[in-house]
Amino acid sequence: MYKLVGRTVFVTGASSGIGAACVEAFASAGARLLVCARRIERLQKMVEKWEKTFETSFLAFKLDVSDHDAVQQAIREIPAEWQEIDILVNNAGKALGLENSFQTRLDHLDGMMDTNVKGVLYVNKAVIPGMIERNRGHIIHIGSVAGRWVYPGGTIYCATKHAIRAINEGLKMDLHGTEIRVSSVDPGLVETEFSLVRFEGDAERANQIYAGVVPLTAFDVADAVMYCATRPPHVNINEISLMCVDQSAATMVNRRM
Ligand code: NDP
Ligand code: 8X3
Repeated sequence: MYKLVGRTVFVTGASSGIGAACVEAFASAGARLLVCARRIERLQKMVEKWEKTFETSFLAFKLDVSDHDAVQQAIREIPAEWQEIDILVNNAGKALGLENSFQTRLDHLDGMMDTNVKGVLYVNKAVIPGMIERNRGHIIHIGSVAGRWVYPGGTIYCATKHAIRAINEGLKMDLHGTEIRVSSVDPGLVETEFSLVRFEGDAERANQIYAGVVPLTAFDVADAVMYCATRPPHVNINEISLMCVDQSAATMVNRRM
């Protein structure tokens, strides 16, 4: 297994769900963690807990990945000893609402596009030049099965994840001839705060998404991320698609009820 001890890993959207699980998985393997999210107080509290649990170091900062200037500034201002990012887990993202595309609220439309597509491109744009200088690095995108299928009410979210699929494939070509690796981990239903965010805090509606299903956990996804990150340096995992056994397509879910 390719060793991660002492490697610097940057996880976006680390304050919840898949991002937080990736932090814990990499910290268990001895990597140092750079973490960001918008809810910095919540993230700081998580870091305090992680510092007690894992024998490694953490650096947290507040960042909205959809703000280009803030992304540039945050990466520029990372302390020197944290500048050499080895692995970027480009995870921050969301679905907002479940309306058809032309009736989607403008703040929902912009929120998904700006975070899931532009945010990923902004973070890549800020981090990759350093990787190129060092001719070393790995970008792991968190895509989705929504990047492969479209489902009713999911047009815009699915479009953002189709974009991630294109960005993942194209970035590998952009980095052709370098030692830098590019991967995408594309899960189906994962029980996190994802649906709570999608339905703006309506827990009953969010819970219905997972009713009667044994969904993936954030740790199942982190496990796939770790698989990508721990291959020998000459192996590039292009994409991993995973779903819980109760899901067979984006809209085909077996409910045990
Ligand atoms: P959560 O809602 O649990 O976590 C989302 C994370 O993204 C939070 O830490 C949130 O932090 C952060 N985030 C959201 N917007 C921004 C922003 N503008 N800038 C910085 N951070 C932001 O959801 P998941 O863990 O499930 O989602 C993580 C990724 O996984 C997303 O890209 C999602 O599309 C993808 N995914 C999820 C699936 C699922 O079923 N759950 C399935 C397939 C893919 P904060 O609010 O503090 O900024
Ligand atoms: C999240 C998976 O199918 O709920 O990307 O949109 S889905």
